[in-house]
Amino acid sequence: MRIHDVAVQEQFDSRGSSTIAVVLRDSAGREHWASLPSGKSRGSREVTAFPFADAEQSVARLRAGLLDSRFSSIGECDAWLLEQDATPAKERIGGNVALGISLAFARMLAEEGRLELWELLRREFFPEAKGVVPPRIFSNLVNGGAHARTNLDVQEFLVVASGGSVTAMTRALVELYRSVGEALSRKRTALPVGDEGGYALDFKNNRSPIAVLETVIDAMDLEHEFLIGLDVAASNLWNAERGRYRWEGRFVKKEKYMEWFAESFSRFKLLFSVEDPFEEDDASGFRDLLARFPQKLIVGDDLTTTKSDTVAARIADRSVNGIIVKPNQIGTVSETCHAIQAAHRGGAKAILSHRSGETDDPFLVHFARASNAYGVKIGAPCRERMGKFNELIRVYQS
Ligand code: 2PG
Ligand code: MG
Repeated sequence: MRIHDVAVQEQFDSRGSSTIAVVLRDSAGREHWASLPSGKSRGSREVTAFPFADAEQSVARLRAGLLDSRFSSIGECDAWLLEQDATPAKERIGGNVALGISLAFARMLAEEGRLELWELLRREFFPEAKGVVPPRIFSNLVNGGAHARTNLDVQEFLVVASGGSVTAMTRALVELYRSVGEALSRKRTALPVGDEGGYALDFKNNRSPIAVLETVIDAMDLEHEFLIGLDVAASNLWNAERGRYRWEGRFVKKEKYMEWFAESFSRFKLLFSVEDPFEEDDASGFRDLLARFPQKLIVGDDLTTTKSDTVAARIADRSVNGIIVKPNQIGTVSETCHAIQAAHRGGAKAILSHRSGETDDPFLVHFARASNAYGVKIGAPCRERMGKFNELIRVYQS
């Protein structure tokens, strides 16, 4: 399949930050887009995201080579991109530029074969995946940390929907989101929300939102449909100079900080998953927590940054039993799929995730459907995040 033209456009994400879309034109004049999200709490090992002006220059440099090539698979296109830039952070061509080209090309190839993107991904990367396996939906109902201006250290308080169709899960999530809003509003009409649509208020401490979620889930009789998860995003809490975590207004030692999780697991029966409980260089913290609570889901995000070798290593040394997958942490479709494969080979759960700054591109849903991933992490069921839920319903119900 031949790329006839390539361009990059400036776009704006849900936080109003500048981001990019890559547009490929095929020889029939059809356009294939990939519009990229951006993260606020980024892991330090994520690939480089070029600002628009640099992305334009990068695409100008890649253009002749791209128009000259004939790739017959996503893998071939990505191998070519990696030849242009073998640096771990893709700092020569830009990780966002690479992913934009890779994803837009995958869409071009899918359309040529009259396939949905997920069908093409399944054929090329997950041929053993069969049937439709609805994912758990991780939905962020209370925002804190870097995603909201509140006193909460924990970045995300999520509910995890499971069982039933994606439509039924979404319906229940919308109701739960509303009820949590009513429980928090204390007569206020409109509650402030954070970057991912979760409510953004001050609380007594980091446990209070968990208590509210558990109370509302119980009151609605939904304890078989919903569990509770956290994304602590602990790299943002780590103070390297002091060697301590900044937690509820103090600097606390790792041992004391660890006890917060142990105590929370014992207090809240629905608390099930914790993402990035320790900072990105502290695999041993993850390992100790998982060793104490092997039945819980301990998830790596900044720890693993969608790199297949890191994913394999952290699963093998039992630091995590789940990973977050974000294509723009690694920069090509193939490498994203390799990270999911590594998770599955190691017997761990893969959760395809949005970013705090989102566009209306719902590609994460297609990676999940292709690979029969364990979960998708989408944000609160409201506003711009709703497009992802609707794509989930379209793609999983067809
Ligand atoms: C995270 C993400 C998404 P950001 O930490 O998991 O919720 O946030 O996109 O800001 O990195
Ligand atoms: Mg995270």
